Amino acid sequence: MLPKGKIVKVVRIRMPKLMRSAMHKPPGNDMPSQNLETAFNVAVEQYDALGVDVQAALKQLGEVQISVHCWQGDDVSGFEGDDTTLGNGLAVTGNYPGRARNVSELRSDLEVAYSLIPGKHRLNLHALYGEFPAPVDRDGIGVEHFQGWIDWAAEQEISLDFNPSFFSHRLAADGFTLAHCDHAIRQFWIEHGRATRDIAAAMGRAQGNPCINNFWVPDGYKDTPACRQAPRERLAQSLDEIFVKEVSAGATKDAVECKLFGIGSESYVVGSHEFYLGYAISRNKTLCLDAGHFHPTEVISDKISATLMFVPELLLHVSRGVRWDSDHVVTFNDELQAIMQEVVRGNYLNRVHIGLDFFDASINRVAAWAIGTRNTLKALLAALLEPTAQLQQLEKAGDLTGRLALMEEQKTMPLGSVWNYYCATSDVPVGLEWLEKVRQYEKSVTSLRSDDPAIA
Ligand code: RNT
Ligand code: ZN
Repeated sequence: MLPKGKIVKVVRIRMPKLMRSAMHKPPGNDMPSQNLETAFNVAVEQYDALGVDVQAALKQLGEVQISVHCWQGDDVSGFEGDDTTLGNGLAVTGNYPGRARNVSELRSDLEVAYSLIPGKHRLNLHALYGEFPAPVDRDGIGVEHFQGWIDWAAEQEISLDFNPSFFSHRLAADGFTLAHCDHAIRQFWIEHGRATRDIAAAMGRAQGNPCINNFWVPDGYKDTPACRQAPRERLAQSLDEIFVKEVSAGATKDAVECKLFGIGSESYVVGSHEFYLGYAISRNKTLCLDAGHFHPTEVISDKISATLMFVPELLLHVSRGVRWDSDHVVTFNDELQAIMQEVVRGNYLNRVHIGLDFFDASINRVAAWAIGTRNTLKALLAALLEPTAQLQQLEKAGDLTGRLALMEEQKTMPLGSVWNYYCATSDVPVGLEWLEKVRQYEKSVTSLRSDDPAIA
């Protein structure tokens, strides 16, 4: 408390020289590398005092490959060449110019995005994204339509993941695919699912590690169903028919993704959480948890340790729902941090595949990839820099006060200094420098694209 009536002298704090000069520079962290290193060394000391080995954390971070989703680049349009609009509950809003209109534009955009993200990461392709010189329906796709991607991935030294596409198609227009009551329609989609497994296995063999093939099936009803049971029986039956063929787990792994509701399936989704949890456990499948696919106050961070007791592996669709499953770009929010903390605290990095699933067409799409992926990695780094052993020890000893105090203290640890150093040593832009690169690319490439795919 200041003594009453006393004149308080206003002390002007002089800003250190480094900060003053940094303020006159354009946005972006262009601190001389020596300062970056000094900041890093100070951070290392601070983490060291907590018993955290920063170098070990960075090494672990460098080994994690995020599965970057191709569909942020073109608003989930794909390259089938027809004019089927996005459907089955998927919605992309915004009309930011520069959407990738063909395979080569998407690859070029991805290459720019990858150059802004530290580490080596995977590419998650949907079946819609093949190269189809002649029209081919979904039940007829083959590895030949993805050979270009396989070759490109090898050149880029990245691995691929895959997804059957059970949406945006005339045979999905009434909201049902694998659970359809019409046998012929069901059969069509079963053939599609089977084809994607062969393609995924070929990708896995080519890259020497399993290609995760994720099944998300939108089937459901807008209004209250009279029978919830039969479609679920049909979905399980169709999936069983797709999965009947043995594939080498070294080449591909099947994942299944649940959903609570979608636009047009508000009242009932056949593939609910309980359905797929049961399915994955009973069929030994990878379970996919999408951060936007549960009740708004329900979080997937809490489901990681619970489900991993009973399923072999998880695929995460890291996403950000705003009021609904809106697939906003992933920000560095509490749930993102909690997800990564759970993955690290449980020692699950070898059983959890981290994939992204957001699509925003209201901002620059390459920037969306950079923001979402960098945030995901930053949150993972934060989790790796946590003094987990100490926290768990306090908890075990019943010192919940100490646990909360130490957790809160983490929030102002110098994560940014470690992250900047990691970016610099990974040869990717430090701080906001990446935005300048996106702006340059936008000026010279994406802004010149027309909205009309015919004028490529
Ligand atoms: C839809 C699911 C699904 C899709 C992608 C395109 O709600 O999240 O994963 O977003 O497969
Ligand atoms: Zn998803």
